[in-house]
Parts: sequence; C-alpha cells; structure tokens
Amino acid sequence: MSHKDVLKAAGLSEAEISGGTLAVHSPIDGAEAAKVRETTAAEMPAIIATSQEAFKAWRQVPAPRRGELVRLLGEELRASKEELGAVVTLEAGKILSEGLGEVQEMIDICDFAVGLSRQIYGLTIASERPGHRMMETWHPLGPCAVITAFNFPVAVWSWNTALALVCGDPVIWKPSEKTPLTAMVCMKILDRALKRFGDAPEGLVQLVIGGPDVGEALVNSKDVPIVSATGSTRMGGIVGPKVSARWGRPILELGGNNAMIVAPSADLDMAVRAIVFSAVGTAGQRCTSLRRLIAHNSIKDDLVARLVKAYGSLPIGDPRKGTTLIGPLIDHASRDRMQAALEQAKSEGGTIHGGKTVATGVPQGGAYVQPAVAEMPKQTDTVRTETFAPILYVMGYDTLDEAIAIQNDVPQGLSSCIFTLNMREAETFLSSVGSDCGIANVNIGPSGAEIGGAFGGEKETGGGRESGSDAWKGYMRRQTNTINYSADLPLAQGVKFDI
Ligand code: UN1
Repeated sequence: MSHKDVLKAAGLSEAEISGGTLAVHSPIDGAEAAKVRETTAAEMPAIIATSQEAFKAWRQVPAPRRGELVRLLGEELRASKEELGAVVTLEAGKILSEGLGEVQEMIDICDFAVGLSRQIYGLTIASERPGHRMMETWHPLGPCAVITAFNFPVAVWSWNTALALVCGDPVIWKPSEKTPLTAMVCMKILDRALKRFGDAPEGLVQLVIGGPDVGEALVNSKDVPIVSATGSTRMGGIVGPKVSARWGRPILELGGNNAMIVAPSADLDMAVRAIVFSAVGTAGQRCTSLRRLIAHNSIKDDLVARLVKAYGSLPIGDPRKGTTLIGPLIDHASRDRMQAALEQAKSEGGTIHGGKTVATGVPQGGAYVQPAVAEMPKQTDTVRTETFAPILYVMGYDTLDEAIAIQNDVPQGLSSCIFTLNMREAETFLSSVGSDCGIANVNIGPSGAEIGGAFGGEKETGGGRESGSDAWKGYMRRQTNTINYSADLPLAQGVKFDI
C-alpha cells in the first residue's frame, strides 16, 4: 500500500492530505506522505473561545453521561485499531505490533476513564464543630491544552483526553508537527463517537496543527487553565514557567534517563530480554526507554557479552514487515544526534558496540541504525544527557548503595528498575532511600507501563502525573465544603467573636 492509501484507508480524504503548507514525511523512507493545513496564531482566540463555550455546557453534563462519550470512543477505537495502528507505523515509524500496542493503550485508558466517570469521589471529613459536616467536591476546571510528542503520537493524547472529558473539561490538542496525520485520524474516530453520543457541545475537542506560535497561544491564555505537555525538558522548561506565571496548571511529562540495576542474584536470561525490549523497542525513542545499565561487577562482562550477541541478531528495517523489531529513527537529525553522542561517549573513555548507520536491507531514505551498547568507565556528562536513540550506557557497581547513587545521580527522574532475586535489595530499591523516580519496577524493564498506574516522574521529568491512579485530580478543581446544620455559629479553633 502506498502512504496515501494507508491514510485514505484510515478515513482521510485527498483534500485533507494535500494542498496544505505542512509537509509530513514518513520516517520509513523519508517520502512526503501528505501536506496538511496549518492553524494560524490568528485563529487561536476563536478556538479558545469555542472551548470556553463548550466548557459551559459540558461541565453540567453528569460525569457518568460524559463517560458514555468515552465509552463510545473506546468502541470506535476498537473498530479502527488496524487502520490507526498502520498510520502510527507510517508517521512515527513504529513496528506494527507497537503501533497496534499504542492504540490498545488508548482503548485501555478509555475503559479506565469510563469506570472513573462513576468514581469521581471526594472525602467526607469529621468537623470539630457540633452540627457541622465537611466534605470535598471535585468540579471541572476548564479547557485543557494537550501538547504531544511524535513518539507516542496518539496514546498520550488519549491519556489526557479520556480523563479530561470525564472530568468535564474540553480539550485543545496540539500534536507534534512531525505527526499531525495520526491526530487527524483520531479526530475522525472521535467524530464517529460524538455522532453516536448525540448532544455534545460544539468544539468539545479541537485539533490545532502548527508550530510554536500556536502552542504559545495555548500556553499564554488565561482561558486555558490546564496545559498538559509531553516532550523535551527544554520545551517543558519554557512551557511550565509560562503557564505557572499566569496561574494555570501545567502537567509536564518531560525527559527520562531510565536505568536498570542488575544485581548478582538476577535471572540473567530474563534481564537480557527485558533490557533488549526496553533499550531498543521503539528504536530507543520512548521517554521510558532504558538508557543506563548499572550492572554488578561480578556479572557485568557476562551480561555485556550476552547483550552484544543479542543485539547482533536483531532484525532492523521496514517497520511494516511483521518480523522487524527495530524500525527507523524519526529523522536524519535524530541519527546525527545519536552519532554525536556516541562520539562524545568515546571521547569520555567509552567502548562502543554497534551504533552504525544501516544502509542495506532497509528502505532507502529512512534513518536506520544499529542499536548501540556503550561500556562507560563512569557516569559521564553524555550518560547524564537523554539522547532519543537506542544507546545503552553500561556501568559497573560493587554495593547496592553505590548502584542506587548512580541511578539517582542524573537530572531526570522518570522510570527505573532493578533485577534481583534478593528481597532486601528489591525492597530497599523501592523504599525512601531507593530510586528517586516516578516509576520504579522490580524484575521488569522501565518501559511499557500499564494504564492503571499514574505515569510521570520527578526532577527534570516535570512532576506531572497522567493516565491511571488518581491522575484525574489534575484535571479538576477541589472544593472543600463545610455545612452547618445546627442553630449555632461556633468558630473553629475555639475563637470567640461575639457581637
Ligand atoms: C512516552 O514515551 O512518552 O510506558 C510514553 C511506556 C508507554 C508510554 C510511554 N506506556 O513506555
């Protein structure tokens, strides 16, 4: 199938994918897949005003009824899973199974949000005053901007949107300029759900495609109380303070520099499988990708030898082929950054295995690379930097304290894990003196998190939480209510103020 046929099979028309100003290239072969229309900064005030109007209506719809829309979205996603997955592969270069996996993640968050729509619980609180009752109520907060990255072009939108919708908030979505097509297909799928739902307000979810000026309008508008942004630490460093300065609420999911500690007792066969998936899956372009391996010195050489062997036989190539495990990087600039990082690592004393550009047996025009293992003498500046590519830095350790110190000694704090069969080590790693990350796992890799848990991390990762657990609270405002059903007016703290 040609790129255009894939897009048309997913419901996009010729007019929608031609004639615009933004050229979209497939990382598979670098070919131009479409030219789409861009939103201009001048259009943004009307878009934000529409969202505010939609909010006025949507906040009054009972949450379980709002959940019905998300239930229908989940149904439509199930029906369009193959077509949307294929567009994820086309536009982000993910292998088929990961493209489909991403759509499954969308379905999972819809299911989660439908349940949540009947569980927007607040507490009842014991009042110190006689004849009084306290409670808290959760209310919708307002339009939510969702700014997403190329690497999870649809799942991250759905994490935010499914929750925002049941929480009573309209959504304005700004996808990465590299992946507007998957976003356009999602809007088609959502339109089908909206049609079946019937009476949702106009502009409940809007898509804006464009560059920094469009994002800027969302970031700066007081009428957009929530800005959920996923991407680089650099981007978050600009967005976060601007949103906070106007008293908006940023939800940030930024860089990761995720590590695995492999202890002497680890099941090495399992560890190798977990390492390979986490480090080279999605060609190392997940925010949760495994980037640092901290291996006990007694097993390090054996582990590296096994990894280098496993890496040698990984099928690299066209992500549309069922047997491929490593597809292309998003673009050539990304490949250049990988090469530069490897050069830097070498100059810091690293020994590099793999990491070369692959030019044969792959579609021409794409940026295909061998994943790299880089044995490092210590945790250098390059190791502390997130490079969005399949580079795995390996370091040794002698004591668990030392391993945890290395694990935590980076600016990012997203995901982490330990492979050990020693219960003391596992529990220490999860304790207050263990990993400082938002996600910490035992005997599984750092990537591929499920929807049920809160997703996000500390330090330069930005502190936001999305997806499962009580992440929904980030999309609502909490109101504390005190109700006096007595005939007296006692003051709290025993204060006397008789008039
Ligand atoms: C991301 O890379 O931005 O845990 C999100 C994972 C996926 C989500 C990654 N569920 O790897």
